[in-house]
Amino acid sequence: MSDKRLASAQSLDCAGRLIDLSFPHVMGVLNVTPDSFSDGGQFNASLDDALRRAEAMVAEGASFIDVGGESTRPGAVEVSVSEELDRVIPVVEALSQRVDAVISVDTSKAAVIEESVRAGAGLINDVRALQEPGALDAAAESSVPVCLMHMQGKPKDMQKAPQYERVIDEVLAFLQARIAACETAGIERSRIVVDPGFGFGKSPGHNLTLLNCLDEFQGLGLPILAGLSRKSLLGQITGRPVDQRLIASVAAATLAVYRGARIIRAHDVAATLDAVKVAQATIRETLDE
Ligand code: 7PM
Repeated sequence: MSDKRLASAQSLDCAGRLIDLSFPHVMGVLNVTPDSFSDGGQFNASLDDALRRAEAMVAEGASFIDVGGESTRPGAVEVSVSEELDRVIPVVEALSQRVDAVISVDTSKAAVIEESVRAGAGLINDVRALQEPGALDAAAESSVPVCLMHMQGKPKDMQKAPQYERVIDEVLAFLQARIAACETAGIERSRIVVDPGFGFGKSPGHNLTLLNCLDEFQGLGLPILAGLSRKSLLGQITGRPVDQRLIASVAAATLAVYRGARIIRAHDVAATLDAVKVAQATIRETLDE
C-alpha cells in the first residue's frame, strides 16, 4: 500500500461523531427548497418530509446528510442570509437530534455557519471554500470540519466559458491556498476535507480530467470529497435527462473512490454505497472493512 494512501487514512471528528476514513462514506443530498417553507402549515409538512427523507438515506447507509438552503445551480440567484437561516436552521435542529448521521450544511455565509453549528451541524460544506466575508473566522470558531470546494467563477455564469491552462494544477493551487488560509485562521488540517468541485466552472473535458486524475489530490494528504451525482457531465456522456442518471452516477462514484475519494456526495445512497464498496474492496484487494 502506498504511503499516500496511509497518510489519508485518518478520521474526522464531526462534533463528537467520529468518521473513520479508512473506508469510503456516502453523503446524502437533502435540498431544502424555497417555496416549501412559505407558511406555518407548509413549514411543518416540509420539516416532516425532510426528516423522513433524511432518515431513509441514513437507513440506506449515509454517514452524512448534506442540508442545502441555497441553490448553487448554474444561473441561480443568491438568497438572503435571513432566508437561508429560515430554511436551514429548523432542519438542522430537527435532524441533529433525531438522525444517526453527521449533519452537513451546504453554505457560504458566516451567520449560517455559526447558527448551523449551534443547531448541531457536524460539518460545513462550502462551495466557495470560506471566501465570503467572515466565513473563515466563523468556521475557525466552530470546532467542526470544513469541506473546501473549488469553483471557477460564480454560479450565475460559471458554466459560460470555463478556461484553464492546466485544470489539475489550477484546482490544486487554489485548494492549497485555501488550506493555508484555513491554517492561518486556526483551522487545523485534521479538520479539512477537499473537493475539486465537479461541474462548478468546468467543461466536460475539465471534469473528466479531474476524475481521471483525482488521485493527484491525494498528495494534499487530506480526505477527498467528490460530488458527481446526476450532474450534467453524466447527461453529456449518456444523453440522459437528470432523472435517468442513476447508473451513470453510480459508475462515476465507483471511479472517484477508485481514484481516492473518501466521501461521495450523492442523491441515491443505497446504490452509491454498493458501488463504493466495490471500489474499496478492489483498492484493498480484500473484503475486510
Ligand atoms: C444544480 C447544479 C443544483 C448543481 C445542484 C448542483 C457539490 C456540492 C453541490 C459538490 C460539494 C448538486 C449541485 N454540488 N458540495 N454542492 N461538492 N462539496 O449536484 O460537488 O447537488 S450542488
